Amino acid sequence: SPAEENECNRNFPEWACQRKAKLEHLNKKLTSAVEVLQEFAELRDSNQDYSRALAFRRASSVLKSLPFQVQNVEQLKGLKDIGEHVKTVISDVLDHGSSSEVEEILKSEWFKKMKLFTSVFGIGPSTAKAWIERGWENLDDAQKDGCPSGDWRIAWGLAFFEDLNVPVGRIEAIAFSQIVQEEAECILPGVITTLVGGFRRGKSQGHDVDILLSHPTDGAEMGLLPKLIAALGKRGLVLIGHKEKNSFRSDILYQDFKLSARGQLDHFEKWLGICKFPKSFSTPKISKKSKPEINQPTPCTTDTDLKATADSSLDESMNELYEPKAKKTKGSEAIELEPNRISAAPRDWLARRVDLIIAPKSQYYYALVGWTGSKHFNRDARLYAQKKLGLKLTSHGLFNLEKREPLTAQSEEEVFSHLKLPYIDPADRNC
Ligand code: DCP
Ligand code: MG
Repeated sequence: SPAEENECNRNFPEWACQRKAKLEHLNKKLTSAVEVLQEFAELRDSNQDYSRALAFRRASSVLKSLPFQVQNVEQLKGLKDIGEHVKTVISDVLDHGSSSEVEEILKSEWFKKMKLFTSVFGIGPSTAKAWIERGWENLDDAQKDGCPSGDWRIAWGLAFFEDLNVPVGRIEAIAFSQIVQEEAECILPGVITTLVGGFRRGKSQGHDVDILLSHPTDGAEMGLLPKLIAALGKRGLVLIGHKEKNSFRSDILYQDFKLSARGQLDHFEKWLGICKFPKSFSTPKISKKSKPEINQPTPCTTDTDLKATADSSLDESMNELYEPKAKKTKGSEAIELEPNRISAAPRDWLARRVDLIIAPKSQYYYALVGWTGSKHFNRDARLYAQKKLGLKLTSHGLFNLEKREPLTAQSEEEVFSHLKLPYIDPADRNC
């Protein structure tokens, strides 16, 4: 009833990190319209667009948590994050089934090209804009230039564009993370492996597979990553990737600015790359009990095997398809294989984006919250921590800026309680 809606709006929590937001909600038609405006502003990427994008993101987040389906804008009375612009868009959608402003954006050639270019691994709005300025219309134009920037992500992102743009299914993600768990357990018994990102929030598809690794003993996780990559390579699962060293320093809290320049979200040791997922991952055999067989235990790679390959994240089988081409990368001794297709032989795997993140146990629960997301949940929780509590929240911890001491947590619940927030289940963090 209108009275109940009014009451609900009056008590509506101010911060997204205080609200539950499930994947399935009642106002999808409205949020998808607002999200086009948000995306458009994000792609334009000027200072002014940044605050517009933020306003659209906050409005869409409110709509996701509303316990009723909006049928007219009057029902939005009292909700502070729904501004006049958003109300106009919502009325349009409610009255005419679509918003003319949204339709214009969707039709625009600039938006289509920006969406296409930024869907390539390694391409952000500024490179996409530069490509448009060069007059490039499609990915063939970019291919012809052979990755002008020399960035491995773009080169491989272009070469495997089609694979990487097929969403990763939940079953594939689970199958892969079980193999990661098996191999990591052989290298470091007791290892903790968690499938994070959208899949942890209950999504059935994602653009990549994010896996967080830790160990109950702080420090025991050191040295795991190179061995793990070698073991996965030995199993024929690795196509290309790069390791990032741990760069966390507890004495420097304001080092974030160094991160964004390199497209990094935190200082954890990690591997960002592309893996080869056998097609059998997504088409599990159905057994008599009709259970998907996604976990076929296999003997894991031995220690001696690992030593031989510990520094190589490439596996030999790719030579059948890709021509090795010596190429020195900036300031690195690494010889890279360029993704030059020399054979169109059919293959039995799909290229998939994978992030493997290593966190020491003392930072693990903050890393878990940060890598579970959603992106908006993180942004909002960080702003809330700063504005309401005067604390700095990152994926490494929650810090008191004066005492410079982290507030340690032994569980996700404890992270929320330090933040003076009600605990919110991962499935309810889709804000
Ligand atoms: N993350 C973040 N800020 C970003 C990017 C990521 O806080 N700019 C955090 C929250 C994300 C998590 O890292 O949930 C994983 O990043 P992804 O980009 O993989 O995001 P999702 O897993 O949520 O989405 P998708 O399903 O498309 O992979
Ligand atoms: Mg993800």
